[in-house]
Amino acid sequence: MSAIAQNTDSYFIDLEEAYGAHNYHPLPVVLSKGKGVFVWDVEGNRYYDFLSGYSAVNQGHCHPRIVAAFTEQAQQLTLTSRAFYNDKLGDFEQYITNLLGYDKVLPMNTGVEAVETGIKLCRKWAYEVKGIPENEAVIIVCEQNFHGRTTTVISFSSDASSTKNFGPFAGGFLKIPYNDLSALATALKQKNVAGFLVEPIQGEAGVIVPDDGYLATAKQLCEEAGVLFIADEIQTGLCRTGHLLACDAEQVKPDMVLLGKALSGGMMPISAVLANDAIMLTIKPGEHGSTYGGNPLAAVTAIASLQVLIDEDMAGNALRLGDYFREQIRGLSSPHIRQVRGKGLLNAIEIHASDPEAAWKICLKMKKNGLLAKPTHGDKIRFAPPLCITKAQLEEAVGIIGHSLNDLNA
Ligand code: IF1
Repeated sequence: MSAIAQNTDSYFIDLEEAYGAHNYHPLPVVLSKGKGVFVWDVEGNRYYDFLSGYSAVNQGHCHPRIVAAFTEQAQQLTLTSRAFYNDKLGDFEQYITNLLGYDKVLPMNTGVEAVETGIKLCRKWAYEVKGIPENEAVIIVCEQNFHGRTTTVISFSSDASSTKNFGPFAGGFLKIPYNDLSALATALKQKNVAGFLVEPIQGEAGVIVPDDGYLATAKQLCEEAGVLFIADEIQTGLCRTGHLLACDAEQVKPDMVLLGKALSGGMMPISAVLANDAIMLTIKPGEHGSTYGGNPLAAVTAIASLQVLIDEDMAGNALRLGDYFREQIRGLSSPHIRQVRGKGLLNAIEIHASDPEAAWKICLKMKKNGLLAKPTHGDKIRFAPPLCITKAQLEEAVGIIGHSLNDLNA
């Protein structure tokens, strides 16, 4: 056993260094407990969690209502495979399709599986409904997208760190600049376009918020071109941006919605694709699936996770406190902040500093002062607390952020 005491960060960090793949560079903090907006490290220090498991913990850590639903079902029946029916999946399917206004849902597990499923559904619809010649379908995507890390999905990434030495890549994708309607209109004139896959806000790229009206006009252009508008709401959905779905802000009804992350409130991987019958029924029995997709434990957990979002009006809280957060951060008038941007409680600051490590150093100072956040793409820091945060907690958090930015000068 390591000579280092087993209740210190170093013991756990060393274990991961020795036995785990090095596919992440975490902030040096070892968490052992979470409740609501807070997490605690192994030494008992408490932090505001301003990453929320990359927006998978919108409901707050270990939400009692979700834990109760999960725990009860975990002792009853967790997995049947889809070779058989179970008594929970239908309730979930009815609940989420009624809630979001679609004919059907295809349940999967991780977010990228929902993206892959959306790509397969879009292509199937293209060949069997729109009549595009087989293997010729093109899906339009945006530069600086992030839709997951499978080899098909990174095939249309523009981020070298996601793609280098992972080729060869899948074809059938056409990249255009994000938030550029003329580029979309031009691309839609191409032959065999089947779909437009877009994030309502580009999260990983640094919380890039498109112009007002972008989503609505993009949907209109797709409709006129007979192309599916596919919204990746895996990070922006489920109340994070102040609406049940980010597309709701512009009354946009995507042809296909991709969900993940907070669909489980952070309990387990649950994702889903929603669409109407003309698209969804192009996939026939045996043509798509997964071992865990639609398992009864996930079905029960997802219903509870969605009910918590609705019953606790987490969209309303995100809308109100998101405006307040951006106003308070701007009010810091820190020389280190070039820009604050976001919607609801999905926000980011762009750091203005000569030191390329400034964002990382600020995150280390915020950690020392009791708040966890992480840089994205070098000079941006994403701030995405659980949507159950109160105004008083947000004010304390803004104080920590301001204090940490000032520390940077010291
Ligand atoms: C990592 C952030 C990244 C996503 C959108 C699909 C997926 C994601 C819009 C895939 C996943 C996660 C992945 C995680 C970091 C985080 C992330 F923006 F949320 F911070 F990378 F961009 N569509 N986002 O954001 O879902 O398969 O992961 O369940 O890979 O490091 P997944």
